[in-house]
Parts: sequence; C-alpha cells; structure tokens
Amino acid sequence: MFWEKDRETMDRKELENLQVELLRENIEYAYNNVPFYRKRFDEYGITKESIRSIEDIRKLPFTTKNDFRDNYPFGLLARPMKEIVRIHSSSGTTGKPTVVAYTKKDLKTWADLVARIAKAAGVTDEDVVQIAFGYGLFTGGFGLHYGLENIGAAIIPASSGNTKRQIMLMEDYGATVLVCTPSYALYIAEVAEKLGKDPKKDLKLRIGMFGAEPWSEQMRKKIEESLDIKAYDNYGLSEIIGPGVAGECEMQNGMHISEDHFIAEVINPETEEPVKPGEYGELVITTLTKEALPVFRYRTRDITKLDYTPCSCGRTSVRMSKPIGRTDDMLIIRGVNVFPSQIEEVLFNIEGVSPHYQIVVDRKGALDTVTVLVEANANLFFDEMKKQKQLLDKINDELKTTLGIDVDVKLVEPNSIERSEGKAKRIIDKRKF
Ligand code: DLL
Repeated sequence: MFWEKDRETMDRKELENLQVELLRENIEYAYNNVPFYRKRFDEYGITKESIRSIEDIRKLPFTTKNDFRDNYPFGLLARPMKEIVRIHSSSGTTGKPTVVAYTKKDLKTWADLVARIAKAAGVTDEDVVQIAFGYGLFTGGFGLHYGLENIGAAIIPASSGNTKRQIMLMEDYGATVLVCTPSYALYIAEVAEKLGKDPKKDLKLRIGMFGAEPWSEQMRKKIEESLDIKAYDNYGLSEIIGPGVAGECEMQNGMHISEDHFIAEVINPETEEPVKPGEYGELVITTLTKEALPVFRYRTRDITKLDYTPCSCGRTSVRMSKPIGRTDDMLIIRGVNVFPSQIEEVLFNIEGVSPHYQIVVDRKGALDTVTVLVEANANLFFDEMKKQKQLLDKINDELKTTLGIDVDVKLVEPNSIERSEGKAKRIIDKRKF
C-alpha cells in the first residue's frame, strides 16, 4: 500500500533529476538563511552552480553532531522563531542536547513521510494503533502520532511505561498495531505472558512498527512469535526529521529511504570516501525539503549498506539494511571490531538464555575488555551447576566462532537486567577516556 504512489514509485532518472534540482535550491536557501552554512559554503567555494550531477554532492562539507552543539540551541535554524511551531531534542548522553525545530510545512512533510512508512507496513484507516513511544522531546511519540493520524488510523496515545496498563489498553481497546522500540515490544510480550495473556486469543495485534534502536533479525523473529504479529523496522533520527526517514515494506527486505526528501550516501568513516555499492559504511544524509532546519551531508554514525536493486513492492527508492550499530558503539577488542548487534545475534540463537543481555566494557591498559551479562532461563538458572557450566561454554564457543575473540560471559538471574521502556541500554561503558 502506498501513501503517495507517484512519488514512491518514481522513475529513478526522474528522481535523480529532482534530487539535483532540490539540492541546488537548498544550497541557495541555506546560504541565504543560515550564517553557519554561508560561512562553510564560502570556505569550500560552494554555490548552487557547484551541483551539476548527484555525485557533485561530494563537494559539500559534512555536518556533524558537533556542529549542532556548537550552534546550540537555535544557530542552525533557517527560519525565525515566529515561523517555528514545534521544537524537539535528542537527549544526548553527554553535554547539551541536540535541538531541532519544525515549521508548519515541515510538520506536514513529516506526517506524510511517517504515513508512507505506516502504509508500507500495511497499516490502514481501520487499524487501532497503540503508540508506546515516549511523547515529549523525543521525536518518536509525536512523529508516529501525526503520521498515523494522517492515514486515518485510530490512535491510542499511550506513551511509554506502565506496562501492565499498556496490555490492558491493548486488550480492552482492541489495538491492532503496536508502535514502540523493539526492546519495549519484547518487554510487553514478557509481561503479557506473566499475566497469563495469550496474544492469539486475548489481543488483536497484527502489526508492529518498531524502531529507534538497532535490533537483529533474531529479535524480530522472537517478537513476531511472542506477540503473534508481523514486525516492521523503521529508521530515523532527530537531526534529519525524526522517524519517517526510512521504513520497511511488506517484503521486510530493507528500509525504503524517501529519496525525494533525502539524499543517502554510505561512506567509509575513516577515509570519508564512498564505499563500493552494497558495502557497509556510515550513512550520510542530506535533507532536500526541510524548511526550519536544512542539513547537508549529516554524519549519522549509523553503519548500514544500501541496496538499489528493484523491490517487488514497486517502490523505486533505495533500501538501507538494518543498521548493525553506530560507529561510536563499535568496540575494539584486541584489535577486532565488534558491534553489540553481533553479540545479540549469537545470544538469540542459543537455547536456554532469555533475550535480555547487557555488555559491560572496561579497559585494562590499552585494551577494551568485554563482559557479556546474559539472563539464563529461570528453570536453568536454578538448576544444577553442571548445566549452567555447559550453557556458559556454549555461549563462549559461539561468541568466539562469530567474533573471533574470547569475551567474558556471565549468567545472571532471571529478571535482573533492567527492562527498557524506550531505547534499551545495551552497553555499560566503564572506560575512562
Ligand atoms: O530514534 C527517531 C525514531 C523514533 C526512529 C521512532 C524510529 C522510530 P533519535 O533519538 O535522534 O531519533 O535517535 C536516532 O537512533 O541515529 C540510530 O542510531 C538509532 N535508530 C533509529 N532507528 C533505528 C533503527 C530516533 N530502525 C538514532 N535501527 C539513529 C537501528 C535506529 N537504529
């Protein structure tokens, strides 16, 4: 199902021409309205004339999270406050948050972009949608809310938390779609089970739209089984617009990026050169239609790959793979690069462990050390030591085969790892930089 079929199935040559035209206009727009970009573009000798083809985007300098921090709070805005109608921000673990703002037109664009990913996931105006993302400065709640309202679905703005109440609402109001982070979906499933609910009988859920954090295919399978739904991934980030940058269609084979609004590149984060087609690298995004906050070549730090092969759903846009992690989450252990998602994939395939884990990183001398805390299933944890030891050996072996290095694994008591109502905290970093 489509929201804006003509745009979503546009001929790729036509799409590229549109991108070039919008990029040129956007350069001029930012130059005239944002002193930061005027200075940058002058330094690099960039004018709209610099862009003749889509490849010319590489002439533009990158924008980073630091640029947002240096211009905190409103230095990157291209419109006066009078025209701003919404402000969001991302928490940021250190220092000041990243502030983003929207004009009325931006909110309309955003609601259309989110409507696209909802339609692609099969949501219709007959659905009852429970939004269990936090409503607030985080873009998840409001972003999904207005997009889903746009397509005419009935929304339950539950916000996150109070999991038992979530399940009651879901059951009593007959929610057919659940929207939240994948880790919260898993937690909801766990609590539902404890309450003796059978998703097949007691709940009407059929679709999950999950995003805002990395999750593996194994986790998708687990969620789909435990809630009896089809689970779709969607991706976005506040600096670019929030959710709605990309989302999966019914093929579940990568997230379609709305390329009539964004230009996506994947670069090698070290050399800053484009990677070969289909290779993993850092996603870089340029906005083409944002009014309040145009952004050029934003370094997302998310590691993904792009697939330009046609999708059988009919959309012509490029698909990004599930991000496997962030450049800033990558651990270097005895010279080997490891992403938490690789550890997750291994754990989810092992019988006897529950899908809750945490990775504790520390540093001894110059080396990062990694301890993986895994919850054992209740019957196993309280079982004999021998079985526990066998399980530990198995996890160690499988992690070693997949990652190529030894990591420390500790089995912990059931329910001892904190459950998340939003983005899961998978890594506890004790290193002092
Ligand atoms: O998380 C926006 C969002 C809300 C996306 C709801 C999808 C659903 P931020 O808080 O700015 O915005 O965090 C953005 O979250 O750079 C990724 O590292 C991560 N992320 C978002 N979606 C995914 C996903 C929102 N589907 C950061 N898979 C991004 C993996 C994701 N990581």
